[in-house]
This record gives sequence, C-alpha cells and structure tokens, in this order.
Amino acid sequence: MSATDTYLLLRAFCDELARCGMEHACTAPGSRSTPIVLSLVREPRIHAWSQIDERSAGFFALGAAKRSGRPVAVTCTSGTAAANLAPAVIEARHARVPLIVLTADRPPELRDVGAGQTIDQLKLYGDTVKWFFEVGVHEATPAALRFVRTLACRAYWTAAHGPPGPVHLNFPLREPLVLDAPLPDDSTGRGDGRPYVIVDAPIESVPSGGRYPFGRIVIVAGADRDPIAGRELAGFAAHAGIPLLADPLSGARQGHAAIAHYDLLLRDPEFGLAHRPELVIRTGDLPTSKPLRAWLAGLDAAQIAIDPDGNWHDPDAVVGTRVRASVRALLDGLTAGEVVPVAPEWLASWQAADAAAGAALAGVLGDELSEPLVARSLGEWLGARDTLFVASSMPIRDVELYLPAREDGPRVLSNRGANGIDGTVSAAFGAAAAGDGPIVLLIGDVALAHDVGGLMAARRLGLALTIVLLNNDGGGIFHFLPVAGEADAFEEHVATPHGLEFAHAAALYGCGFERPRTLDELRRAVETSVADNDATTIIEVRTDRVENLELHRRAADAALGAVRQCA
Ligand SMILES: Cc1ncc(C[n+]2csc(CCOP(=O)(O)OP(=O)(O)O)c2C)c(N)n1
Ligand SMILES: [Mg+2]
Repeated sequence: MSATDTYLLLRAFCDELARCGMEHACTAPGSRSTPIVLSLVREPRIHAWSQIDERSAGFFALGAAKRSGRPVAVTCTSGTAAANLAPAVIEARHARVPLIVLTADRPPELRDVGAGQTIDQLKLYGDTVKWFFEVGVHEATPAALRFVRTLACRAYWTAAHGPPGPVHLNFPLREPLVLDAPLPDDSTGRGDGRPYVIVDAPIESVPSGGRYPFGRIVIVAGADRDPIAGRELAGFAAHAGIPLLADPLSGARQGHAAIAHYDLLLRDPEFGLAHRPELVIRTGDLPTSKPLRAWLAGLDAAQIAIDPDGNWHDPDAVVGTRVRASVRALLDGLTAGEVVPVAPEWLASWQAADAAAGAALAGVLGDELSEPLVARSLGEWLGARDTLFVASSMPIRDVELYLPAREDGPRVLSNRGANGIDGTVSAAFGAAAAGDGPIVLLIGDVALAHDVGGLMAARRLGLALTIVLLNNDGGGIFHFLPVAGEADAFEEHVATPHGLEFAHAAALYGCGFERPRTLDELRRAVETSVADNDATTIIEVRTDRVENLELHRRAADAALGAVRQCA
C-alpha cells in the first residue's frame, strides 16, 4: 500500500462528504493524521478550519454543525488527541448535533507493541456515538474506492438523520504519510456530482386532517433544532389561544400567546394550582426551569410529548402519549378553520400574570448593570439576523428567566445536551464560522476561563465574535444551592474565585476589550462590536455573586407579589 493509495481513497472520501452537503470541517495538527487533514484541505467545497487544541476543535465543529444543521467533520491525530474530542462527542449525542469524527491511528502491526502515541482507539467513545467503524487499510482498487465513497455517505447520513448525532471513523494510516507523485484521476464517483449514496430523511407519516386541540391546554416548548419551527408554533398558539411556555431555545418565545415568565409564575403554588391544564403539549427538549419541571411533574393532566426522533425527555415519568413527528409536520396536518374556540379567559389570565411579572421585574432591575439585566437587554437589542449563544450556568438560566417575548428576536443557541461549561468559546466560534449574521456569546467567567484557549480562533481564524462576559469572579450559580452554606469549603472548592484579569487574555489572543459601567455604555459596546465583522471583542460586566443572589431574590419576590395581586 502506497501513499497514492491512501490519498486516492481519502480524496474520494472527502469528495463524497462534499457531495452530500458538507461545508465545514475542523482539523488539529499532528503527523499521523496528515493524509486526512490534507485531503480535507484540498477538497474545495469544504472549508477546513484549523484548531490547535482538540477539545476546542471538537466544540468548534459542534458549534458549526449546531448552527448550520449540517454534519461537520473533525479530525485529529492518534493518542490522547482523540480522547480530547470526547466532551464534544458527548454533547453532540445529547444535543442531537451531527458530528463526524475522523481519528487517525497506527496500522494494526503498530498497535499494542510500544509504538509512539498509540492507544486503543477502537470504540473510544463507547455507545456515545451512533456508529463506529474501523476503516482498515486498503489498496485503491475500484472496489475499494466504491467502498470508501459508500462509507463517507453512510457516515454523513447516519450523523444527519434519525436522530442527528456523532459518528466515529478510525483510520489506520501507514507511512509514507505524504505523496511523492501526482494523484491519478478517479472516475468512480457518480455523474452530475451526486453523492454515491443518498439516504433520504425518513418521511414523516403524520395523520392529516387533525383538529385544533381545544380546552385548557398549555404548550411547553423546549429546544428545537429547526429554526423555523418555533415561529410556526408561536403563530399556531396565538391563533388557537393556547398559552405557550417557551424556552428561548425553542425559538417560540414570540407572538401574543408566549408566556415569557413561566418560571416565576409557577413559583407561586396558588398560581400553579389555579392554572392547572387539562392537556399539556410538550415539544422539543424539556426546558431547564425547575419550577416548570416541578409543576409538570405534579399535574394530573394528560401530557403529550412531540419529538421527531422520539426523544425520551420525561424525568418525572408523567408523559402518557408520545408522538414521533416534527412540530412543523404536525402543524401542517391540522385542518385550519376547524378551530374550536377556547374560553378566552384561559389565555388572558396567563397573559395578565405574565405582564404583571414582567413589569415587576423591570421595576426591580431598573437600569443598573446586573446579570439579569444584561440577559434581558441582549434579548431586546439583538435582532433576527443575530444569534445569541448562551453558556451554561447562570447565563442560560437568566436568559430563560428574563428574555422578553418578542417578534424578530435573535436565534438562541446553547450547549444544553450535557449542560457542560466546557468548550463554550470554541462552540460559539464554530457557530460564527458556519452562518451569516453576528454571534453574541453570553458567558460567565469560569466558563470563559475553562475554554480561554478557544479565543485563539479570533487571531488564527479571523472570526468575529462579540463576547459579553459576566464576571462575578467564580461560579455564581452555586450561591443558589445549599452548598453555599458549607463555609469551610465553599469559596475555595465550589465558587472557585480566580481573580483573573481578562483584559490580558484579550491582549494575548488579539481581541478587543471593553468594560462598560452603564447600560448605555454596554449597548454601545455591543452594537459597535456586532457591527464589526472582523474583530472579536470581550465586553466585561463585573458583578458580585452575593449581590446577584439578592437581586434575583428581590426580582422573584416582586414578580410573585405582582402575580398574586392580579389573581
Ligand atoms: C465541564 C463542566 N465542569 C463543571 C461543571 C459544573 N459547573 C456548573 S456551573 C459552574 C460554574 C460556572 O461559573 P461561571 O461560568 O462563572 O457562571 P456563573 O455561575 O458565575 O453564572 C460549574 C463549575 C459543568 N457544568 N461542566
Ligand atoms: Mg461566574
């Protein structure tokens, strides 16, 4: 087997990925992976982005796939390099993101004999991937070329559909690893640039002619991978008069039926009791909100979960019916004109409470810079062209709690598959690489410190990102938990203050840095950065963890008071 064989096969492999629709890939440096890296780089339809750290590479590819909805490949060399992709692979599995992992490996004769940088990479990610395949070593015969073309298509379509997720192909590669002669032509591809194998998305068989549901119904809309579905769902809920408790990740927090402050409303047991529905329709992933989850768990209403992949999101075991369909297909199947009007008081009562809670919150937040106010303001300032990428911990909770319902608001993305704070900067850069329109990342200081190396993409890849950093010098979220009372260990081992001066990180990685002191200054800094397509800026808002806890409590108390008053 020669380098020509290796490169002929890999060129066919990458050709098929591109024919299937791949537009982005991410590489990390190494020797053994050279043939894979060069083949991706030399495939003109695929933009190959380079990352130094494999953990960042994995998350970068994840972010690109999440935003574009298309499979993205990530490749790395053998050994611990491949292990560093594991967090992104896990997130991809749980968040249903199509990721194609291409690891380089030693050929069989160099395994388990003390050869350098060699570990057991077979099924390295276990059951986390949808499919693992050991590619083997082949001469580039016509039969082998057809085999790798099929393999690429199978990897692509397996990652793309039913449900989307990660796949792993392990490539044993023999030296020599670079070519010493031009590659001959290969005519094994199909005519017209078609993929060698097309696997259609499963056709949805949704009963048509269904009726609009009616009665005391609520819709709980969680994260959906389809950016259009949320808007359609909001339109349906508004038309049918059904309160829509919409996580911002659903894209459905819009329209006049959207109830933005469900988390606060449902903290009031009386409100929860008075607003018990007869039917709950749940779409997408289950939202994070604890009061919402607790309320759903305690209802005796019928609960229907709608999900195209039949995802089983029901930690409290209360769902009685599962419908395996996308929201859009279901809505298409409904017969318009068959609307049975619901008593208008049902929605009106939710709306009144929502408005009262919103006004009370606004009163408490005022215009002094704080974590909740930053989250809410971004939701008000950013438009439909913008994407708000939100880190785990308090940023995603604040966004769920405070983002206003709004037409033409930003698309909201987050790594909520496994709720990690890792790889967030890299994932946001990946999202920036794979679409048009600005990306704003809302992130805490610990999450930024965790993936500070991800900032390298600003300098090396020339990508633009607006990073709004909520710096409360530690994990502010832990103040909301009982562990905050364990004084002997809390600060050092749980909250983990670090005193990092992020301006230095900005300087190291060639990013701009701003520290606005007022809401107006923040708005100007965000608008300036968003308008600049060439630069990454860190906009730091300094806050205090204890004051943040108190502010959240005051805001929630005020909202609850207002809800009770309007009951
Ligand atoms: C990879 C990973 N490690 C640890 C955790 C546990 N964890 C959850 S939130 C958090 C602190 C995050 O702090 P920061 O990003 O500053 O946000 P804040 O809580 O201050 O809003 C940690 C360590 C996690 N979710 N993921
Ligand atoms: Mg913090």
